[in-house]
Amino acid sequence: MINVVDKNTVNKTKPRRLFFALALPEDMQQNIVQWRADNFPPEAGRPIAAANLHLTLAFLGEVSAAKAQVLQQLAGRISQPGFNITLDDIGHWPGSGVIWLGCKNPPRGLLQLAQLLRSQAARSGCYQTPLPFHPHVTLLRGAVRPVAIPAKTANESFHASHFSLYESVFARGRTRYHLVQSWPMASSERTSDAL
Ligand code: 2AM
Repeated sequence: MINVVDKNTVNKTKPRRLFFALALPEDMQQNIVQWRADNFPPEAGRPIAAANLHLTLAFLGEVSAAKAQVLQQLAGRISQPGFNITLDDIGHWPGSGVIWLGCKNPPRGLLQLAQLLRSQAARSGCYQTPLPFHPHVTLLRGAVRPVAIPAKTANESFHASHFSLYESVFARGRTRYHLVQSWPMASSERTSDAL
C-alpha cells in the first residue's frame, strides 16, 4: 500500500521529490504483478513492487514546501471528469531500461489532465521534459538487454476518479511513494447533468 505522509513528521524546510500520478487499484496492482511473473524471466529487469505501480502525470523533481503549496492549490482548481484507462499496450525502452504497460489509445481526459499539470508545473519553475507525454506504468527497471516482450498485455482496465500528488522517498535501499494529497475528478453523471 502507498503510505500517507504523516504531516507532523514532514520536514517543511527540505525540498521533496514530488510527482502527480494516477494510483492503480490494489487488485489491479496484484493482477499485473502476477501477469508479470508469468511473462518475464527474473533476468529481464528489476520488478517494481506492486504498491509502487502507478501512472505518472507530471514529474516535478525536488520541490520546496512553498512551491509545493502553490502547485497543490493549482491542482485543486482542476475540474474535469474522470475517465477509463485500459492498459492494452506494452513496450521496452532499452535506453532507460524501462519495460512498461500503456494505452494504445490514451483517453483524451488523461492527456488533458497531464497536459494541464505539466504546464502548471512548468509555469511554476519545475523543469518539464520536452519529450511528448507517453502515459505508462513502469513494470521493470534496469532492463537494458533485449527482452522477449509478450504479444498481449493483461488488458487491465480501471476508472480514474481522482489524481494524486506523491513524494518519492529513497531509504534503506528502497523507493517508497508517500501520498501527499488526492483530488477527485467530476463523475460522468455530473458532467452529463451539466450539459
Ligand atoms: P518512469 O516510471 O518512467 O521512470 C516517480 O519517480 C515517477 O516519476 C516515475 O513514474 C518516473 O517515471 C517519473 N520520473 C522520474 N524521474 C523523471 C524525470 N526526470 N522526468 C520525467 N519523469 C520522471
